[in-house]
Amino acid sequence: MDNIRNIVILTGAGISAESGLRTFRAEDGLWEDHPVEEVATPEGFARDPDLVQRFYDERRAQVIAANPNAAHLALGRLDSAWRRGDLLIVTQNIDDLHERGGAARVLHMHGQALSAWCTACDARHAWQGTLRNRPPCPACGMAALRPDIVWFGEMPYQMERIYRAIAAADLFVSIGTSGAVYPAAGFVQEAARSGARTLELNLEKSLGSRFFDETRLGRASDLVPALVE
Ligand code: BJW
Repeated sequence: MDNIRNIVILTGAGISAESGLRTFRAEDGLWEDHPVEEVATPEGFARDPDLVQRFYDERRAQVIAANPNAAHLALGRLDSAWRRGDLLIVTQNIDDLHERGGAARVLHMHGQALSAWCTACDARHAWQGTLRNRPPCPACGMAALRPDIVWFGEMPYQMERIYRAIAAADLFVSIGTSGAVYPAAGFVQEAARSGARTLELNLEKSLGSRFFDETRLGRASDLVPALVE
């Protein structure tokens, strides 16, 4: 790590698996017999808002009940200690386990489970209790709240900031993501193009493994503390 100043870390569902949160593309990656791709879309929400709200009610309860594991805690320590250059944790996860694991420089590119978004006035609100899209938005009074989640076909958040950080990175680390969903799956190639060293930590090889300089296979709770310490 001696010649490294700027680090970008991409995390996916695999880093939260050992906290008890299900990944998406495991063999049981269905919810009430629906593929996630059917639930996590604007079309799915328009077709059956109650189904989608129930999905996120359940996910929210799971997030609140989960605790950060050794991998989140190790990244929290790295974030607190890293002053030699910039560090950014770009997570595809909608849980808050990085923050509760002590990390501050975290960007949620696919949104957050504990946030509600008003499609009428663009305000964000902390999701309280059983707040659904039915009650009015506390800011504008319109009944237009939805989960603050980036669904398929929608633009992930803060892409300019992410690509800027990747362009400046000396090290790009991908942890616990299958490489099945774009644009995150393409970050490794962007990082390599900018001259960063690229490292993958995952239980099994991802779809984009061949683009990494190095792949270490194992559990995030073993591999991440070993990398950071
Ligand atoms: C462990 C472990 C342990 C397990 N330790 N590891 C055709 C080609 C290219 C693109 C497209 C295409 N058709 C459509 C698209 C675009 C589409 C897309 O990518 N579709 C694919 C299915 C092909 N993408 C979009 O629509 C995105 N928007 C977009 O592209 O906008 C246009 C744009 C253009 C240019 C620039 C910018 C934008 C939006 C994607 C939104 C994704 N949303 C979801 C759901 C919402 C969040 C939620 O409800 O939670 O986000 S989908 C779901 O997948 C979720 C995840 O964040 C995302 C990624 O999954 P992840 O994290 O990789 O999980 P898994 O389960 O796949 O993998 C887990 C991994 O962990 C595995 O590898 C395990 O081995 C490992 N593991 N235990 C270490 N203990």
